[in-house]
Amino acid sequence: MSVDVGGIVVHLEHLTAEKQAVLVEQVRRIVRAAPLFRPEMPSGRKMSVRMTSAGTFGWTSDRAGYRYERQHPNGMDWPPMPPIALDIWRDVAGVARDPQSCLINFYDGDAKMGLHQDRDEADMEMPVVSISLGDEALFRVGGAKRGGKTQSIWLKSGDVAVMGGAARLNYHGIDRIRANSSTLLPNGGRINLTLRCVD
Ligand code: MD6
Ligand code: FE
Repeated sequence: MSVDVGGIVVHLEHLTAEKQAVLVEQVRRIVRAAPLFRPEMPSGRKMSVRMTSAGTFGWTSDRAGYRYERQHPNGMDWPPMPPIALDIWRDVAGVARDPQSCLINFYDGDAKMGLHQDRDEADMEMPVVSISLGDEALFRVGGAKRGGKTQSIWLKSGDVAVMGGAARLNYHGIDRIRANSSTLLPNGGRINLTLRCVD
């Protein structure tokens, strides 16, 4: 079943419990090779979310701004895209291209992500596909201008959201995590994977 939240299509329970567990293993392998880091925002504040990436490009941020890079801050190329994430993109994205970047966000119980637009990519015809694993997260979606009305949904483990078409530049963010709402990750927390075409 899918629901529309402010133009973002959320495929509820898209992933079986088994698929979720396999995807977590694929993410763990990536994180072992390309450790999570806490980027600095252009303001100089550190994000509360820890992140890493897989694929040709990874998203990163520091005082110089938000951007994609071909290497992890430690200088290595990003590991290959997790195969299950690629399958999910091909299922739901509805475009001929494959994604070039898989951003991996890790939220502990206190992490959140402020309202933002995804606008560091070259082709806004390409959607963003977002996969949720672990603890539930309150996802807020507004319009393409800051300050308008917003709608919220609790994203659960196994849900897949597609932000494309007229919603591609909608503001969105994570208000909070519901700690211990899932048993997928033994130490709790939430993993979010976002897949994108970059250039
Ligand atoms: C998150 N997601 O779910 C943060 N961006 O943790 C995003 O920032 C996001 O879910 C673009 C499209 C879908 C998303
Ligand atoms: Fe985003």
